Amino acid sequence: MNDEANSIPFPALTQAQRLHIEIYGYVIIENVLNQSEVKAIVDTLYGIEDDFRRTGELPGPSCFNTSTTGEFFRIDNLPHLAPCFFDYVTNPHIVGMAQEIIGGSVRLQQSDAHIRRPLAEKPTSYGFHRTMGPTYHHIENGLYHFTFIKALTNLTDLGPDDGGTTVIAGTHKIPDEVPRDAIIDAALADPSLIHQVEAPAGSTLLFFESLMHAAGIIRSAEDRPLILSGYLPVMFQAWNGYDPDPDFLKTLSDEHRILLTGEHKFNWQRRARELSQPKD
Ligand SMILES: O=C(O)CCC(=O)C(=O)O
Repeated sequence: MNDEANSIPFPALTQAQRLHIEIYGYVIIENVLNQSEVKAIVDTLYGIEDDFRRTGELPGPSCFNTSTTGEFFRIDNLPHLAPCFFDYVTNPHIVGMAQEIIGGSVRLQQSDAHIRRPLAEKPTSYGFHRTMGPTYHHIENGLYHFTFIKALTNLTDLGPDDGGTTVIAGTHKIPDEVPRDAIIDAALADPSLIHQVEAPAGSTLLFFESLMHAAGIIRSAEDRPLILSGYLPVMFQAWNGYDPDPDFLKTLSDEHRILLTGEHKFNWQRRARELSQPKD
């Protein structure tokens, strides 16, 4: 993204939202997507699953399935597969929030859309995980920034039984030398530490990837479709399998190509300083 990309809001978070993610490691923003954006993504995702069940085929090049079971269908590396997916990963509000939380210019790191369905046998544990602890964080102007942020949007209304993403609040700052099982056991002993997303369709859960998190347990009869994008500082690599489709890149504006590739690797610190100064 070029530094002058002015469709990206700053600040993108209210002070209360910034404080929430600082303390708890996550924040839920309602109405990030409107109902027609939600419907377009839902229709596309279910269409991809239907086609897969019929033909066994992927919807295009440069994408893959992490899971194709009846209870968990997931399609990965989305931007070129459908305009509604591209609009999601480049959504200026989401990118603005990611920049603000990371503390500088960002690139897309991963993107995926899931359909979770109720399990025949209810699991007895959540499956809390994180890829990395808080090692690659920094503090600037008193604000905590971390290199890996996820934006996960629920595409149906989520009540308490609908298995919304579940987290152990505040664990984003606990270093990796603390055994993960010890953190999980401690949280299970005090369920007030375990927070589960309940929010209307189109709400975005923004969380530091260092926060211990899990898919929630669906106790209702409802599917839980979602879309998510992960962002990193521009000088980092996409994760395995999430490199952008090369032909699709040729069709993009400079701003969007840079967001997908991270090729604008310089001036990250300058950008971070600019981000710390609110615009008028
Ligand atoms: O399914 C969810 O709500 C959580 C997704 C998740 O665990 C992840 O992105 O690593």
